[in-house]
Amino acid sequence: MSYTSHVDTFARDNLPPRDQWPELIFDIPEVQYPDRINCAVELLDKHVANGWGDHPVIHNSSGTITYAQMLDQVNRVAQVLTEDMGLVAGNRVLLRGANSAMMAVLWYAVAKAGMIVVATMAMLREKELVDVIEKGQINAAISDKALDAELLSAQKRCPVLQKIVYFNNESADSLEARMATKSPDFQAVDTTADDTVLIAFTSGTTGKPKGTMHFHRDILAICDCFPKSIVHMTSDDVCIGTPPLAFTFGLGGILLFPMRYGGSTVLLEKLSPDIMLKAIQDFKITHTWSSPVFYRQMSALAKNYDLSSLKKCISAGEALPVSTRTMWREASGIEMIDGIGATEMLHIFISSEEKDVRPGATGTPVPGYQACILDAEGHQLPRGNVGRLAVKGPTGCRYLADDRQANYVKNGWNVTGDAYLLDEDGYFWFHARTDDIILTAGYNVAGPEVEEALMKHEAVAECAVVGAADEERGQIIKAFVVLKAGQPRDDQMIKALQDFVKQVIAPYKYPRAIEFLDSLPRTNTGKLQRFALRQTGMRMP
Ligand code: 3UK
Repeated sequence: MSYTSHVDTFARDNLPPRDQWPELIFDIPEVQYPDRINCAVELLDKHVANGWGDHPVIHNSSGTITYAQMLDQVNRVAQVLTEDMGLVAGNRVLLRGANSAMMAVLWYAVAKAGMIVVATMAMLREKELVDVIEKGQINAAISDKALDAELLSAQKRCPVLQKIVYFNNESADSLEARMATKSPDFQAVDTTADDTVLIAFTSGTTGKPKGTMHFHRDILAICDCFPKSIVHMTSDDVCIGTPPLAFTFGLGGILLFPMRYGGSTVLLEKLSPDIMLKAIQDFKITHTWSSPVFYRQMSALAKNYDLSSLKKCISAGEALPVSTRTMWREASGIEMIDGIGATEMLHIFISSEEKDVRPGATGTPVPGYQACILDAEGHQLPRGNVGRLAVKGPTGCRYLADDRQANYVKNGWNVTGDAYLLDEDGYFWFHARTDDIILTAGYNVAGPEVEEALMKHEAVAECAVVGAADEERGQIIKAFVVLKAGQPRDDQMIKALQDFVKQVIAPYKYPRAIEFLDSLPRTNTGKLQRFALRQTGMRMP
């Protein structure tokens, strides 16, 4: 094994065997990096060194901090980690908090000190925390004091977790009190490009969470691909977004990317559609990062706000329905940028610029990435066929000590679990998660296609379509529908929706069963849990 700066070599010891890694491709000039590089230095210290220290980096409801102020705080936290907590390079540090300036500071401090970030979402409960702490063998945590209860119960079950420091509290040993005693200088650990800096746990819907390991180089590579070639970010840009920093979609969009380009970001703990619209107006936001559902919800309220500062609106996490694209364009004047990313790949790898958008398609491979469609045996399919999406580029899947590595990486390709079609013009069209394809009376139907049709109906707020077990047909198409306020949940509505779908897509794809719900089950990252609905679906007579 080559040199590592890590004193604690847990991460390197638990990488998958080299022959199970995806092939990594560095064929564009943007992703050439030296052997020694620390991503925190590249994204933060360098701006200050280059005279950009007075430029704002983070805004929130209590004000703005500059790059120089952020660096000062990061350096202080790094000393708390090394001196007070006694941590060494390679140790994993669990971070627990809602999106905030402090969470951003913590992220960079851990990276700068050569340690490994394990950011967790505020809503995680004891059980989920236990899984993460055990899997990552995490012996230190820094948490918002307000979120201590679940962390303390998790700690009782995890003897490995020995040190916890809290922020947002007044006590004498709080993080803030400790920071105040430290110097504003800290020498970064001289990490290697392939030292792990982040273990991001997947938001999967089944099984134990998988930890995906990402290197300092990977953090820079995602900054130098999608936001450069597709989004064209600049130092004037101001970002905001709904995904948590613990979700790599949010980490990139509202922390790493704006900082790579010297821009700034608005970090607020809670974002409802109204609060986000108000923030776009107040902070003169140029870039938004969110999920399709959230754009849909904002569309209905947008007319009350001045959104004229907006330049780019990025959607990811789930397929972007054409109807949502249209609604948001009508509400804001912006043609959205859809992009598919994955925790395993760290960020977005297929997308398209506004001018190249084909509504309904995700786009073409982001420069630096390659993609193709494979059949079940792993052979490349000719264009025009639905098959398994496979991708490779400068980043890729490396699960922390996990047998499931072989399910995701096949012959050097990252196989994402999505069914896609590649058309004659090189555009990739999402069909469904491979698990979400419904087999009904001999037909293959993609749930999202039926959802898209239903969502065009004016009574529908949102919906999810799954296969429900059926003796005669194997599966039938079942829709769970959330109606807009005031719409009647009756048989007439069911009939109207069914007839409507038959008009929009091939009649055999209409939902034979429709159930009305108040809301749809979603994962912590806002993804529809079709899996949970399938279970309910099967219990139905
Ligand atoms: C689905 C999409 C269609 C797809 C993510 C941007 O979502 C992210 O990561 P996850 O690990 O989930 C990955 C899976 O989500 N998906 C994501 N985006 C799209 N399907 N169209 C899309 N635009 O099934 C994929 O395999 O939670 C997204 C950046 C970073 C991320 N981690």
